[in-house]
Amino acid sequence: MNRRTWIYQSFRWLAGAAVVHQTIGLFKAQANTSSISQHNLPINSNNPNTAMSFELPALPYAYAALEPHFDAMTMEIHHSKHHAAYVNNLNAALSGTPHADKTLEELMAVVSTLPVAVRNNGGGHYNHSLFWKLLTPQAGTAPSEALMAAIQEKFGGLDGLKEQFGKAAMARFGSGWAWLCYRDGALNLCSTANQDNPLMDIENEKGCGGFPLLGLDVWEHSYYLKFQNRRAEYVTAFWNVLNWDEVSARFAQATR
Ligand code: MN3
Repeated sequence: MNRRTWIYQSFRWLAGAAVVHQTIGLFKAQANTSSISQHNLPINSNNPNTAMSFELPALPYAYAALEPHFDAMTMEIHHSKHHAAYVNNLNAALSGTPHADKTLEELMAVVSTLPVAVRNNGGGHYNHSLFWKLLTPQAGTAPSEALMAAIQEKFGGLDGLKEQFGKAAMARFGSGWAWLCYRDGALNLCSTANQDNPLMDIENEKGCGGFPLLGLDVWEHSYYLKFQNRRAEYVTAFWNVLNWDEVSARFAQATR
């Protein structure tokens, strides 16, 4: 089996496994233990040609868990096809290079010196791994006291944050992400094109840097099946499934 075939087969297996898990009820809610900063062990560490360093993390909820806000089919395709493709393409781009054992964060920090496939797919893997953890079927999560104080100071409250974050998400022309970051001791809103993110050296120079607290995927693939051209409705729906506990934990991590 050549490498191209192998990658394709691996992709088919990953996508199939996710569907099987869900179908037979094993896709239960669980803490997502695969850290986005963790460089997982290769599946076959004896053969570097088939080493698969990064893996598609399991969703910490079922595909349908975010209904009616985010629909099941979008979640399934987004995770099992789009995200899986970023992971597979990233592994292919890194295979046999001196960067193969770097963490995602290490790759992002020097991404301007790396091939564009690493930028696009490494960004895609980091962004989506974060995005799934920022979503929850659990209603009523809220910012921690410390995060709320920072939101109050910067945006005059939660409504102000939502309004300005929404503007950043709407103003991103074409595909990209909207971000809330912690930078230079304060909250900062920005957006990036394609799969770029605030951890990338190139973005930091452009003013969208710092530690990402929350990010929203505004690629059409993340909302088109349910919302078609109505991105604003998707942004509004996002607040209903945002996991403020996760955002608060990231804020605590950034400020400790
Ligand atoms: Mn996406």
